[in-house]
Amino acid sequence: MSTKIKNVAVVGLGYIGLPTAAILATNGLRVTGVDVNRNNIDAINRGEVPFVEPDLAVHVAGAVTQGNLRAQLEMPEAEAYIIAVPTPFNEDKTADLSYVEAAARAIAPKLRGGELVVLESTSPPGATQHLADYLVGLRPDLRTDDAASSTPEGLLHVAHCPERVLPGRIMIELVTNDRIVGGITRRAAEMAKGLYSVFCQGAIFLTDATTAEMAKLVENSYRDVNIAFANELSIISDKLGIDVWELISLANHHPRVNILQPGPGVGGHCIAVDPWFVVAAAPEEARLIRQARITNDSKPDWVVRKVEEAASTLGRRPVIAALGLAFKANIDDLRESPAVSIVGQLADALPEAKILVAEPHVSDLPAALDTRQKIQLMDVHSAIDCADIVLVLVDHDEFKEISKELLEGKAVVDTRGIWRGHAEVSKTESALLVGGL
Ligand code: SAJ
Repeated sequence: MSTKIKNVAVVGLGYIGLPTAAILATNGLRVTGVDVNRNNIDAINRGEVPFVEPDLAVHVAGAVTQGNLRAQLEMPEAEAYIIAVPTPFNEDKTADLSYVEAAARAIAPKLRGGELVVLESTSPPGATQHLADYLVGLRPDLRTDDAASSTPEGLLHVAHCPERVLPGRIMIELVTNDRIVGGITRRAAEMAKGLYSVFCQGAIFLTDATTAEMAKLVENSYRDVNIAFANELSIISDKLGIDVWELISLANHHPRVNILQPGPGVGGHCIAVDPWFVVAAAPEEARLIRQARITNDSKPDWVVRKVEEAASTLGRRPVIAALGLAFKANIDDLRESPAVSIVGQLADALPEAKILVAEPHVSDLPAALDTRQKIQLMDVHSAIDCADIVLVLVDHDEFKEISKELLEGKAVVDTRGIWRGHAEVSKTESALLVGGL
């Protein structure tokens, strides 16, 4: 189904909003991006991208040159509004919808009736209905439910279309992933489907708003629960003295088993957050989902204890090479990264230790770590060379290529299992092999 919508405002030009704005614009729609950050707006209007994401820069530069994408602080009038603002959690793990409400307050005065408003931000069940009610509260002359009357005047179409793209593959997955659209009304869902089919080549499934909200949360909870299972296995395997990666690889030969990989914990701004929205919606019932969050959140503490154990056998001031700070492999994103938290915790737990951090994707230590004299950023070979203990926190490709000779005589705490092939290293007596190397 093709859309008649030609004019779109995308509210929030972050990791999701900017790629969505750019792809709509390169597909011929006139897109206004709205953001509160003046520097980012200026950068985008010069055709530049304020963060790293493969292929995004080409799309933004192309869209700006074509004249189809413009960024600004003020909310414009548009036929459709896509809200892609953060939905973090509060202290009590409930969702903070204040950015969504702020977007609604900016949109409300611009509405004439007949517009489509799509919430893309990951949201707790009920958030889209809340947005619809909130807009109508601000504009009592409009309504969002077409059941009462068949006249189109004053009708506002509100839908949820959760983003599902993987950082690092956003421009590909925007086009190829299937999408779920949940409408406050069927008509709203169909309008949103028309808009997204401008660039989405996957299937677009229509449902109600709450099911769409839950579908997104459940996808990330599913991954969180499965990573928690792998993380629990790594702790059990360590206790039993077996190699967790061999264990998982063997179990995965079963046709109906597909265990994920253990690691130092779960990072990023999605999987470590979204399951809490399900827990908040059904606190008594969501027991497994809650426990998975607790299991994954406590994995960094366990890693810190393993390094402390290794340090206690040295009998001197330990030098620790910490490999990686990003929340996962081959990206520069440090948000909610367990690696950052582990390095910070180690600095507190081992006050006499020197920590040499190797993170090829950043040029400076993050603010949480850079005030501490004993933590230094350096290249991976020098860090390992100087270290007594080598702690692998991220499975960046660069680290996988490191020669095993460099590790000889050092204790290795490998939370990602990147050097499993180094059979000789795993036989080094001094090596402490966490989860099996
Ligand atoms: N991780 C493991 N073991 C694994 C897989 C991942 O420890 O086997 C860790 C990673 O190291 C990282 C964390 O989990 O710290 C999350 O990484 P990820 O690659 O699983 O996911 P994200 O956060 O980059 O993106 C997820 C994706 N969701 C799913 O795969 C179900 C993505 O499709 C969503 O769009 C995104 O969340 C989002 O924005 O919600």
